[in-house]
Amino acid sequence: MTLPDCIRAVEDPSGYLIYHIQHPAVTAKVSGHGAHVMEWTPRGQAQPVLYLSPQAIFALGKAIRGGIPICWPWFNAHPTDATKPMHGLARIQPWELLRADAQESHVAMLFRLQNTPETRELWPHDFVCHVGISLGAKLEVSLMTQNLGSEPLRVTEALHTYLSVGDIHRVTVQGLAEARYLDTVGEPTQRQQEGDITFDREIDRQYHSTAGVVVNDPAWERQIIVDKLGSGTTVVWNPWIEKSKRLADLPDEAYQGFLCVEAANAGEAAVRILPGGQHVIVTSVCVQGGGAN
Ligand code: TA6
Repeated sequence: MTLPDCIRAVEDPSGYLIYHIQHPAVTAKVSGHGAHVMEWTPRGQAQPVLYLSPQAIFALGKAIRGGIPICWPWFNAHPTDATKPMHGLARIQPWELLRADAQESHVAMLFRLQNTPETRELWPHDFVCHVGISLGAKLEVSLMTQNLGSEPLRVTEALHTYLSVGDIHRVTVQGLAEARYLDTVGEPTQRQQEGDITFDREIDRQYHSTAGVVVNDPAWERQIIVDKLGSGTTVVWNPWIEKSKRLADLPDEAYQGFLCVEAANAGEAAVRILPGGQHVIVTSVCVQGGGAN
């Protein structure tokens, strides 16, 4: 397949392709492994908008720490078999690049994953998934699932977006006030959000919400607006100090420089896809302020 001049395919030593994008509107990296947006920096931003761990491990079958991992067809641990990979199979499979186009304002890429004997080992169903990615002043990622089998599919999923911030201690997240959420730090507990979300401990919450949010990052003088479609859950996560130390592919101090805001369908928002049916979940990210100094 011919790539536009602004996209260069580089084979990573681990054996999968990473697409480097240098376009007037955007600089970005996308991995064929997991159809994974790794980096995205729109023109004029002094700092990358997505966080990518400097200790990320690039290996077949291993999730890349940062960017936007595609968590599918289950979110978190497999519901009945703890030996299966966290967050499903999509982010650790090789996806096929079907199209890559460069327009004046953005670059668009389309990836496909269809069931294989390997995926059926992990999840015994017939499906085809497409990930559509649009990279420009705005980033948009769409995950489309089609049920090719004869039984309904139950799917939980997340576009697990890591956002880069100047200082987590000063970050606030607006848009989820009064929303109910499942607090999964310690004993899972249903709670209700009061006001903006602030960060002074490990945060791992599944908000029951279809709304977008605004991440205020005063240290870098910017706001990151995260919107979504086809998603009934917004997951907000920061590992804080102890969990950062436990994650080998994350520097100990990294918790200070990122948070995750994930368009998801988890728990009671699980998606049921009838035979021949399909489902789409979309997340979009754009930035205000934060201009190059
Ligand atoms: O999205 C929040 C979460 O489920 C956290 O519990 C944490 O496990 C995070 O995902 C990262 O998961 P990973 O498997 O990528 O280390």
